[in-house]
Amino acid sequence: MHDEKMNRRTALKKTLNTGLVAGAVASMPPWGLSALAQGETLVPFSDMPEDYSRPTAQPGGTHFLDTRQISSFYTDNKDFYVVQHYGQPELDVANYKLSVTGMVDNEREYSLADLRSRSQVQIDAGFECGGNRAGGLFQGLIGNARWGGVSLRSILEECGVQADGKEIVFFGGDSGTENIRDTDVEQNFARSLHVEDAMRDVNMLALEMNGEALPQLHGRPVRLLIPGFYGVANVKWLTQIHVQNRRYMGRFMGRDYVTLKREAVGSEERWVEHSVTRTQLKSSVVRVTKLGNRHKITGFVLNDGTPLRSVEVKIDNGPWQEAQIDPQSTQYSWKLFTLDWNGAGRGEHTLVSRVTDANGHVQPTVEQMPEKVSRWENYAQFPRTLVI
Ligand SMILES: Nc1nc2c(c(=O)[nH]1)N[C@H]1C(S)=C(S)[C@@H](COP(=O)(O)O)O[C@H]1N2
Ligand SMILES: [Mo]
Repeated sequence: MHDEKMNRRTALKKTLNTGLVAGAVASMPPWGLSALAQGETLVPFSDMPEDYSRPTAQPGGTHFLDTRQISSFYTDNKDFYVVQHYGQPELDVANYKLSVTGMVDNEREYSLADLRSRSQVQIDAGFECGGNRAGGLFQGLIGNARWGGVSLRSILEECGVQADGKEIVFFGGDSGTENIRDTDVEQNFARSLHVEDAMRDVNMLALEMNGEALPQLHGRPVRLLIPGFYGVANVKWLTQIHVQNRRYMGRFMGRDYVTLKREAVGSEERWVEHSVTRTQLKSSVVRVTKLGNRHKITGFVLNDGTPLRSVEVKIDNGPWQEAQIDPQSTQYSWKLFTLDWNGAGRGEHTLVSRVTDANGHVQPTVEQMPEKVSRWENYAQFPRTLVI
């Protein structure tokens, strides 16, 4: 199993290097997932507008994908969702510098050539926006790609994080005016991590996405990639890494992308706020296809990288049925799943999925979700309806 997986990955990597687009490559694997086979049709959901087709990502705006079209392990770079809050700066790639400052033994600057000349690592990782949701978006703020670049840890170790450095701030080249306590101030997009989180081996300064130089909309030339965290952690157009001894309180850590929910704090029930960080355990049905009278249900799972125990699908009031997880899945990729649905009767049906991880955490229903005010972290089960 392990060898087979390695071989398939090596083969995939080779194919990617030939310059084929990722979508074309990923439609080839033998597993149940594929673009429509001959005679196969997409079954519309009745909870979704029929004319829901989306153009590919365009400069200047956001983009969310039509999740009914998910049919390959890697999301095409042109269809990967796009979100940012201060526009999409065009950094000067030839003169690009990434600076590392603050509580380090050696403050340094890295050009793109410096980063390219270091040893390169690759990881398959999927993520979603912390604001992704069922209603209206049908979970479209989501994507999965093979990322290539430089280990963040190797850079931090080279600069030497000092013992009293506690928090690492990652600044993007994009900025906007924020009104803070009645004062307009210019701020760059930034996120921070505790040193311990930043030092995880899987974190990367990504230079490539699905075998291409990082596209402009996804942070050219360098973005941070923190596998297992919500998209907001993956700072695009990265220009500065700063080590400090106190928390970073900027908008996207301290005010926005902050979840407000009611939870037990010891024996007290309290309203608590926390920055959106690790991805909550989530699955959703996104696609149903039909070939003759056989149907196939496809969905995705995202989480923080904790191994999974099962993904199950319930049709109407039937039993939970175990779905098959795409064997290409890796710890931090999205996990696509399928279930064959035979003998679907005429009429309206409801399909819902739930995922359980190795620690026994089960994805909650809407009713089981914590009481929550902010719009972040929507990971409830999502029942879908369709008419056969
Ligand atoms: N510099 C910068 N990086 C950013 C953002 C931003 O506004 N500026 N938005 C974040 C958010 S909220 C998300 S969901 C992801 C989206 O990444 P993508 O557009 O590559 O899918 O980028 C993150 N990185
Ligand atoms: Mo986001």
